Amino acid sequence: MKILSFLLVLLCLFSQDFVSAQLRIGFYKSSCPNAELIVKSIVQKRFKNNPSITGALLRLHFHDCGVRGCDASILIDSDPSKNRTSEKDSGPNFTVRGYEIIDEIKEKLESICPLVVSCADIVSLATRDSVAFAGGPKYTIPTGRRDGLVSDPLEVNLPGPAQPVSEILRFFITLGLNKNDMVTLLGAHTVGVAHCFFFQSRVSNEDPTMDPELATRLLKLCNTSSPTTTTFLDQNTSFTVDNQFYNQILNKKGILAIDQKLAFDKLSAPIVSRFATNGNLFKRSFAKSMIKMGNINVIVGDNGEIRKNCRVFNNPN
Ligand code: HEM
Ligand SMILES: *[C@@H]1O[C@H](CO)[C@@H](O)[C@H](O)[C@H]1NC(C)=O
Ligand SMILES: *[C@@H]1O[C@H](CO)[C@@H](O)[C@H](O)[C@H]1NC(C)=O
Ligand SMILES: *[C@@H]1O[C@H](CO)[C@@H](O)[C@H](O)[C@H]1NC(C)=O
Ligand SMILES: CC(=O)N[C@H]1CO[C@H](CO)[C@@H](O)[C@@H]1O
Repeated sequence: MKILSFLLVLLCLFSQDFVSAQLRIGFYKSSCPNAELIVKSIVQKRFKNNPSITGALLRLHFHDCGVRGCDASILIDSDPSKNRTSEKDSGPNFTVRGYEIIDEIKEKLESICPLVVSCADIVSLATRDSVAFAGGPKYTIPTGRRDGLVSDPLEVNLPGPAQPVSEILRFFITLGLNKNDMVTLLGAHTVGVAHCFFFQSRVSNEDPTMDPELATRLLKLCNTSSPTTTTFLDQNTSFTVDNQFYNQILNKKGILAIDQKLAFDKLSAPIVSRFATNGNLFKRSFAKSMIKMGNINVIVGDNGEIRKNCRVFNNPN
């Protein structure tokens, strides 16, 4: 009996090890020792030139992981010659940006370690680095993701910004994330921008959940025919990964409907209040939830492939 339970414990340890061994810290340590440094230096150069890349990469990473897992499926270009569209050309991906940063990193890595570093890991690492450059938490992430072989626009099922908190939570739960992860990861809206298109319909001078000065400003801002007009998601510290987003929404200065709802829905309000008053708690939670997000349905081992060009499958057919 004792031996049996000992064996069972061993078995559990092994299988746990097996699960966590899928991705590991420093996966490229011997196959491409400078991989993480190269990602970081290109992100640093880009960030110096334009700090809005943190917002771009965070959203890109989420839109990758939220559909079929973190497999770089969002990076595949549509192929009009074969009448084939891909994920990035589905509605919710409208305005996702940052693809050319991934291309630059991939090109550099291909020149020193061909076919070694996956596009999925590049997205994950570049996002992590851009968060740190924007004043967010610094954290290590496991690597070893492989690139997927499917990019189907019909699989894009990301929720829209007008949905209730309960629906958004349901979506996060399907990804293996919980309520704390949801409130934390929506804190990524501490950087980046939103186009009028995504929030205009909620702006009016009569909305008791929107600060009247903000409403007036947004009404004016969006009263234009330009489809590219944007405003910062965090109206206070727009380029910094910090907890100010939570203070903004408590002050009725959320831009997207979902951001504003987060502050007052009973499901999320207690967590919002904690993050608003404790910046370090938010940063710790952000690092933890980003690592969790980066592990969603990853492809490992001999499955998938290491793409040569992040925008095309190695053997498109
Ligand atoms: C599932 C709930 C979510 C909804 C409904 C949502 C919705 C949106 C919308 C509508 C925009 C504006 C896009 C635009 O106008 O170009 C946006 C931007 C953004 N989202 Fe989310 N989002 C969600 C979750 C997340 C998560 C989990 C992250 C990252 C961890 C994230 C990161 C961002 C960032 C950084 C931006 C700014 C993008 C930029 O500057 O180009 N979002 N989001
Ligand atoms: C291209 O694909 C779409 C949808 O998959 C289809 O409706 C359309 O007829 C196709 N066009 C051609 C030229 O094959
Ligand atoms: C929007 O623009 C139109 C035409 O320029 C103007 O007549 C109208 O007063 C503006 N509305 C707001 C809310 O600024
Ligand atoms: C803006 O952020 C700063 C720095 O975190 C903070 O001290 C200040 O109170 C915030 N201002 C508003 C109006 O929220
Ligand atoms: C960057 C990118 O390819 N965005 C596409 C997302 O989907 C919309 C709607 O189909 C396209 O118009 C965009 O070009």
